[in-house]
Amino acid sequence: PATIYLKDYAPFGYVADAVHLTFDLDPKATRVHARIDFRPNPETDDRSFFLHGEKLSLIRAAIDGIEIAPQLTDTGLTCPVPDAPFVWEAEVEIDPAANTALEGLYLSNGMYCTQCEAEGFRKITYYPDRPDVMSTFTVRINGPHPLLLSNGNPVASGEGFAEWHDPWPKPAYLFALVAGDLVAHSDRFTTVSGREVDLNLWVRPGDEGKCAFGMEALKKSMRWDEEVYGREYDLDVFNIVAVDDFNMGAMENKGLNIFNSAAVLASPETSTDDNFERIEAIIAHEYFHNWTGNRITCRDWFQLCLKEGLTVFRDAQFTADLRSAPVKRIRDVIDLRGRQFPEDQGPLSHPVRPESFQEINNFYTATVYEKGAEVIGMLKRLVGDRAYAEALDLYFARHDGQACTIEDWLKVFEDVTDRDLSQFKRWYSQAGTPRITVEEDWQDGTYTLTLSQTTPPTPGQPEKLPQVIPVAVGLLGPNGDEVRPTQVLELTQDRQSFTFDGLAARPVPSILREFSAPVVLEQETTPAQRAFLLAHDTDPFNRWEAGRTLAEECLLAMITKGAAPDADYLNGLLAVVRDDTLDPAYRALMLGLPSQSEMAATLHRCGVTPDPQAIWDATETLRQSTAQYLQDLLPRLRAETQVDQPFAPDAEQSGKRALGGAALALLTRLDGGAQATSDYGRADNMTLQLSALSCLLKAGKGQTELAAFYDQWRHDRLVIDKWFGLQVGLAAPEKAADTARALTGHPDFNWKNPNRFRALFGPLAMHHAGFHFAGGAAYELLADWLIRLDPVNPQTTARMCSAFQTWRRYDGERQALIGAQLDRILAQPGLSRDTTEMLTRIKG
Ligand code: HT7
Ligand code: ZN
Repeated sequence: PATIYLKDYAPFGYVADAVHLTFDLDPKATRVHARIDFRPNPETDDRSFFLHGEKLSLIRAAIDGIEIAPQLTDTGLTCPVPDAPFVWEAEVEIDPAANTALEGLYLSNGMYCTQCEAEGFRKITYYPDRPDVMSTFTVRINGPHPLLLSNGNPVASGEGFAEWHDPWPKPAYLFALVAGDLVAHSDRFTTVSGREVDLNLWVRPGDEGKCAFGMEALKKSMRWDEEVYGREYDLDVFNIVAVDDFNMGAMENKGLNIFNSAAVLASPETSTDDNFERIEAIIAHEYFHNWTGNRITCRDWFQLCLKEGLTVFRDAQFTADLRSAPVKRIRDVIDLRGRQFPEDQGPLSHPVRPESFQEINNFYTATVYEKGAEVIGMLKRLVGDRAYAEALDLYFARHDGQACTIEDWLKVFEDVTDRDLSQFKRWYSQAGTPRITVEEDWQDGTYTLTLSQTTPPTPGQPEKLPQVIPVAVGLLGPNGDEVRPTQVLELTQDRQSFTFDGLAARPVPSILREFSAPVVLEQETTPAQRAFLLAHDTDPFNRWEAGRTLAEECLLAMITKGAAPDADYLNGLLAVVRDDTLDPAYRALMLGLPSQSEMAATLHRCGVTPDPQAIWDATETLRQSTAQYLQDLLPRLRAETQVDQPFAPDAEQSGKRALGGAALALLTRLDGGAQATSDYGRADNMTLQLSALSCLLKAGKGQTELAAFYDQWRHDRLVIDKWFGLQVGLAAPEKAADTARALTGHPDFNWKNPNRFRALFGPLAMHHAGFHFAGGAAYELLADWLIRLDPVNPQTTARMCSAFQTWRRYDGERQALIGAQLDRILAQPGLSRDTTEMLTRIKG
């Protein structure tokens, strides 16, 4: 497959002023008529005319009304065109029913639906399918369906047709069409300037009861973007459609967001608190794209982080404002370490702005999204809140209606602050997770902190230059008082010292507060110092981090030296979890442990080959000791976290349920599941039901409850996804592969549905000790299914390949087993470009 490079960017030779599309819908033979007003692009002399097009049957093409015979290839067409404005027309036929890849126009449960990002529009008609070609779209849909939707505002509708016009120029990746028999949950929103907007959430009949939360989240997002970023909505209608067959979470098509039903439908009986929070964040994310992505879009796909990093950053701010800022930050860092760090520290490592790709779908990654958001957080921290707000205002004013680059983005910050951001820009071009080491010195009232940075080599980038790293630091005195408030140190060199004068006693530093940069901090301290920070740190993130690091060091000692669980950790944990002045959600996070794959990464970084079973055993032992150590506290925690109010998925109630659930998990280790059995019987919402069932399954019990759960929810596809995932994720390591294999034979295992496929194989890949269990049965099972899925849905297959990305961490035997599976998949004839690229990179 061809590699595409950022350095080769060149503008398209023609501007598309207006696009008119007519769809005659038919499951097997949809006709698409396109009429496009083109004119030569004054910004380039290149007059070659190539339109992308894939899997299209061309019926007819014409220029200025005269029929032509373009030269067709597998990827598009070319033809001579006038060196003056002209009207392009084409009629093509497509087969939505055969489209299992879920890109372009496809059918899901009899409903027509599109997914055009990144390069799906070329499967709908011939077009310059690149984000820097922006045009207005007018769309007519002819079909017998009660609901016919496209982008923008409705223009006309009648028996068997509807017309839509989107006045805002947009790239083709934001085009959308939906046709089907759906029902609406409707509402209205009055914008800050008094414009009325119709809001609709369209769902399958039967799902009406799961819409209210999503609608409230949408209205909150619209208000928040007005209040915090000064961004108002710009159409008369905002439609959201829920669809069951979808490759990712949701898609921000202009005025017509399309959502994976799992990312929008929610009810207390069927959704957990985590589901609610995620749904709220995704609705906000897609809505926020209306300005960061749609009104201002990307010049080319290398600039993906321009819209994604910024929009993730914005949705994180939204969640922090609506819920708890420290809890959101801790959860985001857990996620970053769980998904982005392994990517950045392995064969798939790539810069936040990649410089080449074969298949762009493979670059919708944690690095582009989550590290991209971290980079914006660092920029904000470096320039300050006020300059950040000014820079954003300038960005919207200067670039509205344009397709932009990271250079444009940084320039608004440079113009507002007069700062040279050329070194900062390395965050966009250098891959890898920087490591920071710490040296301390104390003399005559002066405390000196010396920080050093190195970034390990990554594929294609053997040498790294120092980056600008904002390191937020506070100092605590020996009695736990803060003697220096948080200050942002700018680490710009390989090694740099910072001094603090006038201190009465040697302070304890709290470094990288709020996780001010996406780095690995290597700080050699004693368990007593960590315990001190766990007890006293005034920065909630670092207080949590102290507990996490203690736990990590404790696990390391257990794994590598056979040590017993550390008393400093258990004492410190007890003190924090007992403190009922602290937010229950925060205390629940304190009870978490580093994930087993994170422990494997840490061992690997320390030069020790991780043994997944040893990590599992140590984790189990530590959990058991924790349960025993906190035994007397558990009944109190359970009582304290009872919710007497009607269910609300808000921060307060969900925090209580999280702490109550964590307490139940520990209690189950002591009472053999008695409490969980009774909780399961009484649970009146999915959070409590799933929490009790999980405890039982983890204890090797709960088969009766599991069967009852299935019978209760067999009609609800989203709950049945949970039912699949639970069994695999909570199986004992030696049973994980067998459990997953058995479930692939279940009549409900509809593997062509991405949610169902991921529901089963996601938890298998995440089950560290189960996936890596000796013998490699899980590797083989996953490979079998990736081979099966690839011809049907390359995008989902390729994403799942990342399960193998950490393979070089493990012993020779496991590497040989995984390597054999990678080779077996790669040897499949006709393997997709998506999967080929992923596996080739993983193999290195
Ligand atoms: N911008 C979207 C990214 C996306 C996507 C969504 C659904 C299906 C396929 C997709 N390919 C790329 C989602 C977002 O970041 O908001
Ligand atoms: Zn996005």
